[in-house]
Order: sequence, then C-alpha cells, then structure tokens
Amino acid sequence: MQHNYTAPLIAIGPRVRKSPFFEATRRYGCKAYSIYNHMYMPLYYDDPVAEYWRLVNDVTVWDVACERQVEITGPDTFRFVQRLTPRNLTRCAVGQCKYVPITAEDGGMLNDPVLLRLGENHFWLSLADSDVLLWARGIAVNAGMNVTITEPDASPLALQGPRATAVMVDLIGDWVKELRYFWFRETDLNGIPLVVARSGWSKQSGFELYLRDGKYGDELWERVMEAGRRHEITPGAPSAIERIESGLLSYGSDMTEENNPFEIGLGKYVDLDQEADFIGKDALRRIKAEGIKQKLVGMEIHGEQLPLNEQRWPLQHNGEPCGVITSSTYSPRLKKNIALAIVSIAKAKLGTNLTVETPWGPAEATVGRLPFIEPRE
Ligand code: THG
Repeated sequence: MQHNYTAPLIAIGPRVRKSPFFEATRRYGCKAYSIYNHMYMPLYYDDPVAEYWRLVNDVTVWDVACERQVEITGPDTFRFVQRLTPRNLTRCAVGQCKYVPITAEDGGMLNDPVLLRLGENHFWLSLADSDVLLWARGIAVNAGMNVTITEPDASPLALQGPRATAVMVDLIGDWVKELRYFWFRETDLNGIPLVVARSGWSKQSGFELYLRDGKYGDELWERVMEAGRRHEITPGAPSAIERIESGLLSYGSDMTEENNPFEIGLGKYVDLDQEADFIGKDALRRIKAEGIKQKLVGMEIHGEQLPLNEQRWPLQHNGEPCGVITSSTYSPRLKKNIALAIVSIAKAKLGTNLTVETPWGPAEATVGRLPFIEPRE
C-alpha cells in the first residue's frame, strides 16, 4: 500500500518560542517541526527511516530544548517535589536522575518528566508536553512551603546512538565513560556551562547535554558536530519508530490526564507505602484496590505496511469497541507493524486477537510483549 500524502507546512513566526539550537537546525536543513511545550521541535532532516537507521547504527544529535525545565529551589524543596510525584525520592542522590510520574488529585497523569537533583535543595523537572510550571506554581501558592519555582536557562541537546560515547569522549573527555545510566555531572566545555547526563529518549544509549546559557546554542551545536564528524554524526530527532520498538511512552499520545500510572505500566514508580502525602495518593490507593479497568499493551498489526498514525485508531473485538491504538509504526528491524494500545483489561492478555479500524480499512492485530526490542547494552 502506498501512503502518498504531503504533510502540511508548519509556518515559522515570532510567537512560538525558539530553542537556542533553532538557527542551527534550520542551517542543517530541518524539514519538519512539531510544537512541544509551546516551542518548535525538529522532527526530521531527511527520510525518517534513514534517520532511524543512523540512530540504531551510528549517532545522531537532537535539539530537544522543548523538553523545558522547571527549577525548584528553597528550604522546602525536597518536601515540595515529593508532593508532586508518587515516586519515592528518598534515595535520589545529588547527581542522579529519576523518571517520575506527576499525578493530579484524581491520580491522572499530568506529565512524565525526568527529575534531576542538582543539590540537596535544587531540582529540575525535564518536562514532557504539558504546563507543569503553572501546575507547580499553583500548588505552591497554598502549600505553606518555602520554595521558588522558575524556568532556568537550560536546554537539552541529546546525543543518541551506539557511537555517542565515542563522540562524547572526544568532546568532553574520558570521564564520560564512567558516568552511569541516569546520573549526571556539571561541567563546562571551554566556558560553555553544561549538565551532562547519561539519558535520553531512545534505547540506543547516549547522553543529554543541558546547555545552561542559551547564548552558546550555536557554538555547542557546532562543537558537537566537529567532534562527531569522524564518528559520522548526523542531525536527527526523537525517532517515533525506535521509541515504539523500545516501549518508551509519549505524553499526549500514549497517556493523557485521563490515565493513571498503573494502567500505562508506570505502577512500578508509585510508592503508596511511603509516608509522604503526594498529590493523588488517596485516588491511587482506591484505583489499586479496585483494580485497573484498562491497560497499555504492545500490539502487532498484521497485513500491509502502515504509516505512523495521525490519530488514535479504534479497536474492536467481535464488533464491540475495546480500546484504541495510541502509537503505531512499521518496524524496520522486525519487519512488521507494531503499536502501543490501551485496551480493556479483559482483552489485554498476550495473544488476544483484535480488529483495528485504520483509515484504510480494518486490519487484524494481536496483543504482544513490550518492549518489542530489548535495549542495547
Ligand atoms: N529526557 C529529558 N527530558 C525529557 C525526556 C527525555 N522530557 C520529555 C520526555 N523525555 C519525558 N518522558 C520520558 C519517558 C521515558 C524516559 C524518559 C523520559 C526513559 N525511560 C526509561 C525506560 O522506560 O526504560 C528509563 C526509566 C527508568 O529510570 O526506569 O528514559 O528523554 N531530559
């Protein structure tokens, strides 16, 4: 099946915020942007499948400054951050990152950021696409806690792919090899202030450089490109294909504020036994006691090659609606269509056959295991 349609333009104007790397992404020929946290986010420079292979085989550099930071400081910082998330932070050391659900009072997911602890009383939340700065400031108004919540000048640039470590060694030094997964270090690169973390939204290994002064955006980009040249670095962007294969979730697509962490596979980050009274605790206790009604699963969609979905595709079992495909792609490594789906609990068992209503007609699909492909390393 040929899916030949042209994507509409996204026009560039002064209203939408630009990343410090925005000029560089234009110069390097970025062909498509999306909007994320009210900023332009590069999507691809070339053919997305070719970029996927460069991520899987080589190394790619991504402007992900749209993963905007919320900074929390002040004497009550730890207690305040722990109020925002069900994840138990008592063992989060300075220098460590944690993937943390942010839940509302009804247990619904408001965001799924990466948390960085920069000091005893100094945290960043590296956001997915929703307005957590406003939420956090709203919570702080009546919390009776002494905290300051702002947006710092900090912009992530991701290096992802199996050759990312080699580039980082040339760029920053040998010590990056010792940096553990989900840990970071503060450093500077000839006067460019950075937080260097071993993390990123792919399972191909890599780093995230948080630029701490936006005026160096162009300089950092060019230094990365220079260090990467002999490692065949290319500009890229978060790959929808790779992240579905790896089972990484995208806020807004695979979850919204309608979903609780248990049903989307993030229950392992919810600690109901901790002392702290985080927002959503009572609701999540009740949800856990009652049992989840639906569940995020992997699915294989049989038949001809399908493109990325532009909206959720309904799922049926014997003509009865039973869920939705949230994210779908053709997997070049598995050579089949794979997808993430939210389905009613009765239909979530491995091997269950369902029917997908795609825009091109019905297709048969089967519930499978997540992730579709195990991480490298
Ligand atoms: N890096 C940074 N900020 C981000 C993202 C990122 N903000 C937006 C978005 N990504 C937030 N969502 C995620 C989702 C998954 C992961 C990170 C951020 C992730 N998960 C691993 C996994 O599921 O295997 C590890 C989770 C864990 O620690 O157990 O990496 O990518 N700066």
